Formats: sequence, C-alpha cells, structure tokens
Amino acid sequence: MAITLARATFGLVVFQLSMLSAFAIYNDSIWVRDVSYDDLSSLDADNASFAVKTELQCARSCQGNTSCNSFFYNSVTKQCRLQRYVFVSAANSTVSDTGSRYYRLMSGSCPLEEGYIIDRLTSTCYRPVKSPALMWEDAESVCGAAGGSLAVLEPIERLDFLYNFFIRNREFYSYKRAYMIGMSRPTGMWDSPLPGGIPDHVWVNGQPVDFMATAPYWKPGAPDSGNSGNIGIMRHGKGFLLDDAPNTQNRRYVCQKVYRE
Ligand SMILES: [Ca+2]
Repeated sequence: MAITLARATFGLVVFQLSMLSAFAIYNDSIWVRDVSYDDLSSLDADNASFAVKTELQCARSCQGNTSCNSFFYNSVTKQCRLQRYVFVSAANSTVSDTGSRYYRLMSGSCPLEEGYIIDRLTSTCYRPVKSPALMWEDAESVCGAAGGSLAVLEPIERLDFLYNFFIRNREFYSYKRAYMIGMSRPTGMWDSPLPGGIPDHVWVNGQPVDFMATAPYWKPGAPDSGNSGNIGIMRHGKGFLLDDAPNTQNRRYVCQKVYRE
C-alpha cells in the first residue's frame, strides 16, 4: 500500500493511507483521520465536547486521557469531542455535523490496517474477524499466532468496550453472525453441585467467568445451552450480548492483543 509522507509545520507528519489521512504528535502517536466520517459526529453523551483552537490540541487532549481512544474535531465550531468508543465504518450512532472530522489512534502494535481497535484504558486491542469463519480452536490458534488470544472480556471495562463497539458499527451488527470470544468450558460438562448444574465457563487465560459481574451483558436467560454450550459468543439481540453456543460450526471471532503506547 502506497504511503506518501510530507513534512508540515510544528513537526507534524501528514500522510495519506488509502482513504485515511493522519497526523502525528510527540513523534510516537499518530492520529489517523477516517474520511468516511467527515461531517459526522457522535451521539455519545459520555464525553462532553469542549472548545479548542486546533485539531492538534484536541489530539493532545485525547492523548492525555487514557479513556480516550478516538476523537471528533470540528474546525468550524472548534469543538473537540473525546471518544472512548471507536467507529470503523457504517456507523449507526452518528449525527450530521458540518466541519467535523474523526480521528483514531494508529499503533505499530495494533495496526489499524489489520482491523485492530484500541482500548487504551485496558491496554488492549481487539480484531473482529469476519472471514474466514473458523472453529473455536482454530480461531484461538490464529489469534495466538498474531501474539494474542481470543478476546478475554473481564474485567468488565473490556466487555463494555467491545459491546459498545459492536452496537456502534452496523457492519458487525447481525444476529446470525455471532462472534466467538475467548470463553470456553474445557471440562465439556456443567458442574452439577446444584440440580440442573451450573455453568463453568472460563476465559482462555484460565480465569472463571464471573457471572454476577457480567450479568448485564448476557442474553436474557443465558448461558442456556446446557452441555452443548461449550463456547462463548457475542451477538446481536437487544444489544450485542454474551451467549453460549455449541462448538459445532465455523464462526466469526474476536482476537485480542496487548496494546503498548
Ligand atoms: Ca445459548
């Protein structure tokens, strides 16, 4: 892919990467503009917008806030809006805002062009993979070969980030196209100290799933697939929620890696 570099004033680096343009600050963090969001802004109310004179100042504000992973800057109204959650395309949570531009963080450890989305708050990046769909074990191998694993979504901030990514990006928003995550039941059987048994799902890092902590993010009634529910998935229902499912078919999946500044 051709990348053209041009020196600009104040030590900024401006370049074009396919449909993306970008600028760098502090020599190591690069904020990439996604032109598909030109003249759009976020409906998110969690981060109020504020006035700054330049998009570079907006970028610096984002960089100084570890819960900020992207930002909108409007050069007409001078409004800067920091975003925890990330847009990648075909957003369904944006509103028209003439003059607004959207920027995401570029990282050598989690390349945008490979489909990674970055969560600085938990020092994690994720890569939702649509194709080829794989069996759970093969998906885990692919994620491992990339230096990570299938997505481990505790502590809860991780689950919150990925949930909010899915519900903001329509191209991922399909009930039939569930995404496998790094949750499984290695024993293959529900532990049964109680009548009917209780679920014994674990994350791929060995930690048991905390069903109390994650309860708001489960499909109502789930886990509900009994002895066949051997893997964890996320899919569209009322939100984009956790479910358990039989490990019997190829599915989409979400890899994760450690993000380093
Ligand atoms: Ca289920």
